[in-house]
Amino acid sequence: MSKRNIVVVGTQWGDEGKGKIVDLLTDRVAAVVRFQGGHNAGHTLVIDGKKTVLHLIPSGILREDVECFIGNGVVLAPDALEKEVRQLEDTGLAVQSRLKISDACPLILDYHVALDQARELARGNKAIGTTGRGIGPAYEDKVARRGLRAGDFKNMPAFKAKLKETLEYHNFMLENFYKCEPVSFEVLWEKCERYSQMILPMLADIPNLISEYNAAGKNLMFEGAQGTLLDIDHGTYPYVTSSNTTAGGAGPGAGIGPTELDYILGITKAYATRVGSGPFPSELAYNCDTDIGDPIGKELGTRGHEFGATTGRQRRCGWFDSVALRRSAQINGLTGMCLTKLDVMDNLAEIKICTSYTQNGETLLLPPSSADEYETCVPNYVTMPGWQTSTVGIESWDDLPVEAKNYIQFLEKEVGVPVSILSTGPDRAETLVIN
Ligand code: 2SA
Ligand code: MG
Repeated sequence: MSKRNIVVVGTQWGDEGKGKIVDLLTDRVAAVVRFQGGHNAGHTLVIDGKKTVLHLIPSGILREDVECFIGNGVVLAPDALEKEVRQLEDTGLAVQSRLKISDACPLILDYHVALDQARELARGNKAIGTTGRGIGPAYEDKVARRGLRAGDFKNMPAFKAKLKETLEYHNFMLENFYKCEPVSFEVLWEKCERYSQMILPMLADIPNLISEYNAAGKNLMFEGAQGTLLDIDHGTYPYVTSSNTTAGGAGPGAGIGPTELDYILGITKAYATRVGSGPFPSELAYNCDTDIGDPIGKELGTRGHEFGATTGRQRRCGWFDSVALRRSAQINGLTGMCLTKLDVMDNLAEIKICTSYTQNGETLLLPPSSADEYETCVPNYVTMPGWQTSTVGIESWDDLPVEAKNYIQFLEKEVGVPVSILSTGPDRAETLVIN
């Protein structure tokens, strides 16, 4: 039997509910592969009412017969890995024996975190709103060809020399430009010696494993993190993350050729959210600290539990944005969409969908390429009646209220991609496969 590789990506600004769907679909795959991002991700899984939040480890880990690969496109924070492995193993799961890490993964070390936080402070009101996890600076080091990688743990004397050199370079910036405390070499080196013990046994040639699994007819799943509009190239630059969050990123980020990717599933929230700064034309701004702002923004955020799974920050909420989704469908080459969190809209009397932007008197059906250009975009909406009845746990298409069916079909038409899965609640069981 020939293999079938599936790529799962977020089509909006992240937090579309990828973790749940990856976990759900893993009964069809031999391994789940992460290919970008790092522990900035927060993938929430609910199984039999029990919630688990994963940051770095692929969402296949909760299925004992599935293996998990961390591809070279992921920036690996050893301290976060250590913590996550421990937490999962404390629940009785075998983790280290099922987790394989590419030796080409760039490491996130203490100075990346210090730099990320110092830069955000220095940006003032232009801050990106990063997760402060050191993601951007670690990717910078990778591209600058000065980064330390997981495979460097194989030769600790060389690692030590390289660490010293890199740290000197970054400490110079931290002390002289950002006026912050430098990172101590001794403390970091001691930690690295410990990290090497943990990581070395998990290192593997991921491209070769992928190729061997596929040759044996085994399916693989490539799990995206964050979302399409946060893509370093195609997102709302500079308010983006530092990796390619789109489906094509699976190629270089895991080590697989594009012709081997068979199905691109775009996880899409029935409304829109964004955490961090940056353009969001269909936002219904509401601040939960002051309780001031749009009541529908409040309703979506409250019912949808829209708080960052990594930082706890309030997520901004708004109406579904077809303009953004059209771009997403194009650049991911979406085969199908999985629509999530429809039930969060169950109480709304009316629902709006942003179908175009107006910019300088022109109608835009596709978004501009930078945050600056967004500033003059005004959203245009179509209004549809809500269904005002519970859709939680609905198991068949026919049981959906007619207004909900109309809403879904309208979105499909706007985006030009079919909805193949509908998630009707956070639990594994609350899912409806449409086709
Ligand atoms: P970074 O830290 O450099 O990647 O931040 C750059 C931008 O990317 C956004 N970003 C995210 N957006 C949504 N979800 C993410 N994961 C967590 C979650 C976020 C959290 O699941 O909720 O807990 O705050 C994620 N990771 C990065 C980030 O907000 C910046 O806009
Ligand atoms: Mg998330």
